[in-house]
Amino acid sequence: MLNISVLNDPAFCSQSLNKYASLMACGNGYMGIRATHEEEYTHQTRGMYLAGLYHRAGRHETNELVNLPDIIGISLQLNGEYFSLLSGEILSWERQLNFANGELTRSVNWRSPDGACFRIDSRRFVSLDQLPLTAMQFSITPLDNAAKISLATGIDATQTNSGRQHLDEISVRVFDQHSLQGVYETQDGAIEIVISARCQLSQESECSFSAKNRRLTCHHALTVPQGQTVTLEKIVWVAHRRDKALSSETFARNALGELNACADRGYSALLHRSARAWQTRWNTCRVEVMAEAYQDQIALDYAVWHLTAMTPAHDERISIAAKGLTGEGYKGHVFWDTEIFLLPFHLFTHPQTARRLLRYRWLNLAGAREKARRNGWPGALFPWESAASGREETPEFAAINIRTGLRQKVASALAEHHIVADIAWAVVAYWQATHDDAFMRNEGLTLLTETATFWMGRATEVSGRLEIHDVIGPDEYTEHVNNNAYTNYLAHYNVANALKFMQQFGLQDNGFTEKATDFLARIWLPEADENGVIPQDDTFLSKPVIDLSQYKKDAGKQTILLDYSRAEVNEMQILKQADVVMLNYLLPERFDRQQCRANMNFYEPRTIHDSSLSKAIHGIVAARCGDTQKAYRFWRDGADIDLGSDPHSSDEGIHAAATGAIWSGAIQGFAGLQVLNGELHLSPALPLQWHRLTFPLQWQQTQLRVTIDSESVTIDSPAPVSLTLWGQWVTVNGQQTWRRNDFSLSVNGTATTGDKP
Ligand code: IFM
Repeated sequence: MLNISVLNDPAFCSQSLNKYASLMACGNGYMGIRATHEEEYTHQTRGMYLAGLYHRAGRHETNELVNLPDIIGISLQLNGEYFSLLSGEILSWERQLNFANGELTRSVNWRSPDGACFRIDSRRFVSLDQLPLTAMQFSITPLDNAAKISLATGIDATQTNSGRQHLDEISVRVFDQHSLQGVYETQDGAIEIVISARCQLSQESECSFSAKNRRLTCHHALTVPQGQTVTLEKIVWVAHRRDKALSSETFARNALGELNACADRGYSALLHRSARAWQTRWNTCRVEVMAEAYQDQIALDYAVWHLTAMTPAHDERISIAAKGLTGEGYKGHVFWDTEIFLLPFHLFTHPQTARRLLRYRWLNLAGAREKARRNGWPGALFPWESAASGREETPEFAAINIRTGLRQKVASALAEHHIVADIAWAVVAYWQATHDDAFMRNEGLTLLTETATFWMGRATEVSGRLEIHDVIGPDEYTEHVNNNAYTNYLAHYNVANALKFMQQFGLQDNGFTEKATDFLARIWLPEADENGVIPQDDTFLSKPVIDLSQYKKDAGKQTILLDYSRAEVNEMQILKQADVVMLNYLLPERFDRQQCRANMNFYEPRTIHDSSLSKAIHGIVAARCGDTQKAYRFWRDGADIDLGSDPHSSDEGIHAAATGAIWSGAIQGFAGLQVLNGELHLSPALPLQWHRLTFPLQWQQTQLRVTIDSESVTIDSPAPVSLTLWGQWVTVNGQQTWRRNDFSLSVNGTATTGDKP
C-alpha cells in the first residue's frame, strides 16, 4: 500500500479562499470542480468546468472554458441565521485533499455568534471511475442544544465567467422527492449540458423545491436534536454532447438513469470505486521521495494528482488547459505548456495519453494550415493559444491602460511561432520513447512535415543564409526580434527530423528532401562566443543591463512592468523566463555541460522568472551541469509557485506547466533522465536533502522501476532494456543495483556494463 500524502488547507482565511479552491480542486480529466466552500463568501470564485467545453460569449470575446452551473453551494441556516465562518468562532478546523482517493474533506467545530456550537463536516470527490459523476456529503451536528436547520442546494445557473454568461437555460425539472435536472445549451446552440442531481437527507424533513432566476433548488427544514448528525448526500451526473443523434428527451432521460444508478449505490460505495481507480493510477506513476522535508513528497504527490486530474485522457479532441480544470486563468486555453511541460510525464508513465495529446494537434491541423496560409506561409502554423477547434484563440488585446483607454496588442499570436517546433519536438520525443511506428507513419510524419514546411517558408534569405525574423522566443519580455536562438535551433531540429523520419520510413518526396537539405545547410544557428554563451537573438547582447534584484525577489508578479513600459523592457537585457537555457534543456545532444553552464551563468542573472515556466527548467539544466544543490533550490521554488505561502498566487487556477515541472525536475533533473540520440540515459545525483527517490518509468513498452539513493541505483525491469547509466552502457533484465562509485553489481538478474556495442 502506497503511503500517499494529503494537502492541507491550514486555516480558514478569507484571503486564501481562491488559492485553495484551485489547489484542492477535484477532477478527473473530464471535469474539474474548484474546492470552494459550500457556504457563500463574496470573494470566493466557484467553478465547474468540462474539458473542451468552450464558448464565446460575445463578438469581442474569445472562446473560453465555460464556468458551468454551480452544484457545490449549500446555503445553511442554523436557528434562522446563515452559516458563515466570517462570524462566530472557529473552535477547530481541518481541511484536506486526500491524494490517495481524491476526496476533499472539511471538519469544523464552530460557535455561532449567539453561542450555539456545531460540527460541520463535508466530503466530496469527482469520480475517476465514472467520469461524469461527482458526489458530496454535508453533515451538521448541533453540539449543545437541539437546532433548527434549513438547507438549500441544487443547480445554480447564475454562475458566469466573471460576468460573461455562456449558457441558456433550456429546461429545469424535478423528479420524485429527491432529483433535479437542469438542461442548458451554449448560446451558440452547439453544446447541450445536462446536470442531474439527487439530494437526500439522512432524516425526515420538510422538503420543497423552487425554480427561480436560473436557480433550481431543493430545500430541507428540520429540527435536529443535540448530538445527532444530519447528513445531506448529493450525487451529481454531468453530461454533455455536441452531436444531437439522440433526442433531447432521451439524452436527459439517460442522464437521469445514470444518476439514479449511482445514487442508489450511495456515497461510500461510489468513493470506494473511484479510490480503486486512483490506486491503479498511483501504482503506475507515483514518485516516492525520502526527503528531509515532507513537503517535497507532498509536492510530488500534488503534481501527479493534478497531472491526472487536468488531463482529458478520455478524449483526443481536447488538450490540457494552462490552468488545468481548476480555474479560468488564460481562459482555459492550450499553450506549448502541454507539449513541453506536461507531455513528458505522460510519455514516461502513460504513453497512450501522450499519443492522444499529439493527436489533438493532428486533428487540428486544418486550423494551423489556415493560420499559416492567412499569413502568407506554407505548412502549419499552430495557434499560440488554442481551444476546441484548433483556431487561434489568443485575445487580440491585453488589459486596458485605464489612463489612456488604449489596449495593448498581444503579440504572441503574431510572432510566438516556436510553438510549431515545440509540437514537432514532442512528436520526436514520443516516437523515441515508444517506437510507435504506426503513429509516426501517419500522424507523426504529417505533423513533422507540415511544421517543417512552415519553417522553410518562414525563413528569410539574407546574403545567402536563412534567418528567421520578427519572432518572440520563450522569453516574452523580448518581442519582435530576429534569429531568436531557441526558435532557429528548434526549427532546424524540426526540419532535420522531418527529413530523417521520412527517410527512415521510406517516404520519398524529392521536392521536400531538396528543400529541407538546403534549409538545414543554410539556416543560421546563432553561434556561441568563446565562453560558450549563445546570443539570445541578433540584438539582445547589445542592450543595456540593469540590476534586477528587486524584481527577482518578487518573481512571478511582473513588478518590472510597474516601473518600465513593455517597450522599455524590450530594449534591455531582461528575460521573463528561460530562453537559451530552455534551448539547452530541450536539445541536450547539442550542448555540453560547459556550454549549458556558461549560458546559465550568463542568462540567469538577467532572468526575473516572472513566468511559472522558468525556474524548474533552470533547475533541470543546473542538475545536468552537476550543480545539484542549485537545482534543488530551483526545484523548491518551482514547487512553491502553487504550494508556497503567497495567498493569491493561484487564485485563477493552478499553474499546470509548473506542476508538470515538479515531476520533470525530479525525473529529468535529479534522476538525470535524458534521451540522447534516441537512447535512454540516467545520470542520477540526488540533492543532499533527498535520501532516496523511487519512480516507475515506461520505456519502449517496458515498465521499469527505478530506485536511487546517494550511492546506488536499482532498476527493476521485467524484460531486457539497455540504457546508459552514468555514462556507461548497461543492460538490465530483472532487478539490478549499480553502485555509483565503482559500478560494482549486485545482481538478481543478468547485467552487462561497458561501452555501447
Ligand atoms: O505558455 C506560457 C508562456 O510561456 C508564459 N506565459 C504564460 C503561458 C501559459 O502558461
